[in-house]
Amino acid sequence: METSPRRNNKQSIHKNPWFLGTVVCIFVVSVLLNIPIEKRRYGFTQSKLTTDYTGLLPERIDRIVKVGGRSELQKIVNEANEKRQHISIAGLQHSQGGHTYYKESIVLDMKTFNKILEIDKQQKIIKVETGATWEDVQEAIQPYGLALKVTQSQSIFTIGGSLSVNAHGRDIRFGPMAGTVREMTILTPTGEMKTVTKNDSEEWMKYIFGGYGLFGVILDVTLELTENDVYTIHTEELKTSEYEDYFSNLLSNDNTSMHYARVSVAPNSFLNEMYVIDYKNTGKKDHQTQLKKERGARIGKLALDIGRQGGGLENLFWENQKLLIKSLDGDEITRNNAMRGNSAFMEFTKPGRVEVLQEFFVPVEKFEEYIRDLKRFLPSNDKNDDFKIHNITVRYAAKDDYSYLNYAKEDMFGLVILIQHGLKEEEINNAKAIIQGWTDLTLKHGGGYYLPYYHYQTKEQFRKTYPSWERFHEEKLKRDPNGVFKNIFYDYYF
Ligand SMILES: Cc1cc2nc3c(=O)[nH]c(=O)nc-3n(C[C@H](O)[C@H](O)[C@@H](O)COP(=O)(O)OP(=O)(O)OC[C@H]3O[C@@H](n4cnc5c(N)ncnc54)[C@H](O)[C@@H]3O)c2cc1C
Repeated sequence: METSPRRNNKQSIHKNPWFLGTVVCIFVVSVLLNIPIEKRRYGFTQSKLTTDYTGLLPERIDRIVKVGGRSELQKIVNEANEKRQHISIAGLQHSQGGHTYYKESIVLDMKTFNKILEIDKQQKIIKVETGATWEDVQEAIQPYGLALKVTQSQSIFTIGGSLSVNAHGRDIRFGPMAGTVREMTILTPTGEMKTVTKNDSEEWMKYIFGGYGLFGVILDVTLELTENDVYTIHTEELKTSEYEDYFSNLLSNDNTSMHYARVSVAPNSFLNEMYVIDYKNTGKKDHQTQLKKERGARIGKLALDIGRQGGGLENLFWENQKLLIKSLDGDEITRNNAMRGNSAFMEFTKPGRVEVLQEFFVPVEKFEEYIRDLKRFLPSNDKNDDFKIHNITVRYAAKDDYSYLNYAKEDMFGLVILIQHGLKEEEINNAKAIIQGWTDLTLKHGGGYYLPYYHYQTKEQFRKTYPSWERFHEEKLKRDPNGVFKNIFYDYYF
């Protein structure tokens, strides 16, 4: 007698769509809120070992100097030069091959050296200290309706770090980042403070850009700016075999200012499918739109984590990415916001594994045959392999005559690869072997690889990719005879 009303009550609860909907919503929200967005632990501590973004090269340093003023810095450099101490320079340490520290070195932490010194709206230039991030610069120039000419897809890096790797990003019109620097003040290895330009007969800039902090400290730079234009986003799905033609049309059509692309690494469409994202001029300028904040990190991470499983789930991830990209088609965005990609969703902290970046460059007109060769070299399904590829994006890197250690000896496509592998010795060796094979294949097509990342490559591959290495080295010995500026990257390759 007592049981039937309760049963009825239960049935009616289960039949109630509002109740079920609420339960599902609570479940989904609590799953999303519980996706951890923990930050990788890297950087400096005096008691423990120092590492950079991947943590692959732990090392003990002597001390960290939080850079405050120029005369203090000059004193440190002069003293190191006299006493034959080593100095390394660190921005935000997103480089991954020990570029920012060295055994028992004094590390200059540039993050505090971040003042905006001058903005000239008429001339469209900004003078800024180099520990500032691109984000800091964007915040300062956005109210004037100004924007950067060249930066990376994210704005989280320091200016000094980006110039010292000679970074590239989504802009396809303004050439290499180095070309946007009008003037800079540097502190040389022998303690001189110098203001240099591109016409300086000693060519300091050519060694400083892409110089990985080996030719001195960049104290401030005067950067050329452009207008904060408004773009419409155009997206399109392509076959990788169609990309070369697509891009050459894009480049000769003045209407598009920025561009990047993504290539499928999902088993069903591996290196066959891609999509492009173009930023087309609308003719409008913007002074009002706020700089966008990082959004959707948890959902982004959930999606990437699904892709990280490989196999069928990677197919699902790719199909979802395509839908997401398609949904952006026709949206408007400011130039400043197009240069502020999200980054938090990429954080990866699984014990015993590491996620690293590598970037390969290939001449623009070699892309199609390069991808054809790559398809034969890489397995299309890495679900059961230790070495896994999660993502390939493509950017354009225009010919660079501004630096000696240059990766773009002609117009290149840069393929940025997100890779995961284990940390056991044999797993690292396996990753090394694959990446070295991949580098040989790239060299065969007249390409090369980028230097801010972990050095899986051999010295021989470095010398082939960067034939000016010898000149770079000779100048290093001449301009820094006591080896004041040193880092693990230099020690490995030179
Ligand atoms: C998630 C992610 C995304 C990335 N995306 C891109 C991209 O889109 N395009 C691209 O080109 N690269 C990209 N990179 C590479 C990155 O741009 C470079 O590692 C660099 O720009 C990072 O800046 P940072 O402040 O972390 O420099 P750091 O890693 O701290 O330093 C890099 C180099 O610069 C030197 N240095 C730093 N400050 C100074 C200074 N004031 N004077 C002299 N030398 C100095 C250091 O000694 C070091 O050799 C990416 C890296 C990561 C991890």
